[in-house]
Amino acid sequence: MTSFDGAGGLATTSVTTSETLAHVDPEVYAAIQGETQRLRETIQLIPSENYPSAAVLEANGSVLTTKYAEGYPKRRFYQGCAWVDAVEDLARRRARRLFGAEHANVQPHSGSSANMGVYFAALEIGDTVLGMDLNAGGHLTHGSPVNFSSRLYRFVAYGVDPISERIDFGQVAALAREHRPKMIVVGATAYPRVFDWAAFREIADSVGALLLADMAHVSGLVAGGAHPSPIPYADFCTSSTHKTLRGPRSGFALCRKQYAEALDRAIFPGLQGGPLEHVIAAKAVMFHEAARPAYREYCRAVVANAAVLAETLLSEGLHVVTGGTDNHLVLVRLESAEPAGRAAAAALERAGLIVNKNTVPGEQGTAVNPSGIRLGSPAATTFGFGADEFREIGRLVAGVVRATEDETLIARTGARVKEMCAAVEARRDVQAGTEGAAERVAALA
Ligand code: DSN
Repeated sequence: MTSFDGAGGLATTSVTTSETLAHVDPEVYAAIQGETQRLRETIQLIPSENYPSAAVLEANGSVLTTKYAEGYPKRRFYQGCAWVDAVEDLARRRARRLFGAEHANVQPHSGSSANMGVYFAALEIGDTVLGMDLNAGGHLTHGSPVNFSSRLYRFVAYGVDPISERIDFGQVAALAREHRPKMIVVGATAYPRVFDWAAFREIADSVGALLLADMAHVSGLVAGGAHPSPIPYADFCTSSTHKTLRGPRSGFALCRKQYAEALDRAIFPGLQGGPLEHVIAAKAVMFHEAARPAYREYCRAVVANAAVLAETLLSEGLHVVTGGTDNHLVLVRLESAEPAGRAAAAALERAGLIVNKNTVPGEQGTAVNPSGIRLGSPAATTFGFGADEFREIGRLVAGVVRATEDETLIARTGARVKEMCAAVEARRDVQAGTEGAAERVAALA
């Protein structure tokens, strides 16, 4: 059993003083305690979530939130920025080194604002952009009709082949020839296969388009050597930081040197005001952790565990989109007369298995009532689950999905989920040498 130190963030403090949260605001404290308990007793299978380490949480909750620091290190509009300059420089340097990028901007508050920053840096309002259709696995900011991206730019959507359910490069090339986009956006929230960055670069070059790799879902795998890097191919790369990267809830953007000034200006003052230096500190810690050998091991386990999950779901007779996974996520199309994603996700939650309902390629339902569910391995791998547990998780998921109204089965599954969580925590405690841990493991066996 390998522990991936992220779950250390679930530790709770027993010290209470007149200034601690428990005393000052018992209601917020109770909600945080409740959420901590939920995270310990249920299995987190939403592929875009993860457990940050105790060190990331500590930086995120630090006094650096005090400081106004509009501008960039050594070019601030406020005095007193020596320490936040040091932190932001560390974060930028570590991001560049981790990904081998020429320039990093660590101020975006999220993946969405990183994307907006890149659009502001590289496009004029009304420019044409190719992006992946949300139903095929894309992201809201890649041109969804309900998002700012499609209101400011003329987005044209590419999708996946209806049979293979993989990106249809013939279609991407044909759309590029027809629409001559200024930019092609590559990246997704629900695509379980490797992105062929080189193929996209070739298409972009054939029409003189810029290439943006929104690697939010796979950036951790890229950093950990478990997914090809877009850096050699893309003009810009963006990401959120709380997914496979296991950082705080935030974002960042990378680019080639020639776009550095435009990108920085687009983020500040173009888009945001004062940077969140406490979050930037947490991102610095995240980049540091992601550069360690243990993180590469974690990424290998994430991919291996997702593969086990996909294989198990397939062997249980479910339709796994594209027939499997190369990365951290598994998309399941629930074959039924009516869209069944919402009922399946709700039943799984009652069983302690936390997934999200999701649209699937060729979706006949809607985003709020779609035909699929999306699962992933990053958080549960951080928690300490290995291949054997993922096989069991797959069987439990399939059982609930087949019988979403069988409350007896759901309650039995929920009890087993709690046992599995307790066993993993106990094993982690043994590794950490916590007092009484071995006895707890023996009692759970
Ligand atoms: N909402 C995110 C996800 O769950 O994938 C994408 O930003």
